Amino acid sequence: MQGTPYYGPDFDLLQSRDPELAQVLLDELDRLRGELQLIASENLASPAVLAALGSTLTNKYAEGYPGRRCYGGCEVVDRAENLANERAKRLFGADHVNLQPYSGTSANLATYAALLQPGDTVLALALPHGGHYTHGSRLNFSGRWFDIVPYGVRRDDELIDYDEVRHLTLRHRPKMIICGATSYPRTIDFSVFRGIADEVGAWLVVDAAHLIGLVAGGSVPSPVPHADVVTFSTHKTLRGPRGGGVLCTAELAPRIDQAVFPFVQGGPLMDTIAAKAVALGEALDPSFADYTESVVRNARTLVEALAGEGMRPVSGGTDTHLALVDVRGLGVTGVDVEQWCADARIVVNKNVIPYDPEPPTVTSGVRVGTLCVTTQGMGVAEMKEIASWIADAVKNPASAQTIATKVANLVARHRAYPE
Ligand code: DSN
Repeated sequence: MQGTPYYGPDFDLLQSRDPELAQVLLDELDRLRGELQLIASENLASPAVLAALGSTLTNKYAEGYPGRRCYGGCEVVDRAENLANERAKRLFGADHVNLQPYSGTSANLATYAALLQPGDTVLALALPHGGHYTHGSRLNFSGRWFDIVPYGVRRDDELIDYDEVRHLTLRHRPKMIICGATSYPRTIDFSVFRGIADEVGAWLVVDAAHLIGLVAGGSVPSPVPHADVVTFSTHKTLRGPRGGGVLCTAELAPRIDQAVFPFVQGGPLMDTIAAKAVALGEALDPSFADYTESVVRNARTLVEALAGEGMRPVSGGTDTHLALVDVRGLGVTGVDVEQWCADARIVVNKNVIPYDPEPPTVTSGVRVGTLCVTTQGMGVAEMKEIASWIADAVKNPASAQTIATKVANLVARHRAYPE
């Protein structure tokens, strides 16, 4: 399948200087083009974003912020960061933004550092109910350094139990409440969280790592008017480079900036910040709203079709780019489905479901997302086909090769990086 590599004019140079590494890039491009990517946290950044990443801005040390750096020679990279910041503030209507975090996890670490002292109490969505490891895993700084009180989803409808959130808040009086998730398919009522936080004077932090691009496109409600701080990653729904960011009120701006640098991080990745500026520019284009609308429509279609094949949608469906399905009705586990789909060249991830009887290494669920396939131009007809192939792969693993051929035909018609 390899042909014109995607990496621009300098790729020839890389191939002649380091053919071994160049082959890795070519093979990854082939992998992307040869499979169906349904990982809910992955997308295909545009050629313009990749061009900014592969630029000389990677060379510049720029610790500090535009106009107040620790090094000389920053006047050009300052323009990239200012552009990115202005675009983010315009897109999200936020008072302040910091685009230096290396990832969503770094953005969360900086936010804890800005608002809390070790030992403070934090209310956060339980990991097995869709939360993130930075929301209280014992293996992460959050669970080791803070007193985490987890809230969950109801057993019957698998939706966030706002009564429980309020009850736990009044009982434990957390200093910070965090909402946002990695595998919660529904919208979150940020105004309810705001009201609960206000009852005890807690900070409200929204981890919008998964939702931020849908917010940009207007496909889900924005947390910005309700939260003190919104953290996010830039490579999922926002379709930018791998990285993170923080939006906050004007009041918190100095605390957030000092927490990102120098408390948590060193020199910012200026090439990545330039690429974030490009992605934010793309998200400001009206066509981005059409994209996110298609992403959500595709996710709804995919999960409805999977339900028709016996895979139960957790919470009954989705409002976002991702869905979580309970596969126990087919007598299989999440790890089985992940492997059988991989054999058919469909990439999904096993995922715990709320109240899962299986351990995280096995799971009763699978998470699917429609970011990449929508970027590739697929629509509802393709989602129905994909759901039937997933079902075939699970119900008859011996059919993997036949399904892989159908997948190859589909991805050839909707090629990743057709340029
Ligand atoms: N890796 C992200 C996800 O898959 O949701 C979370 O960090």
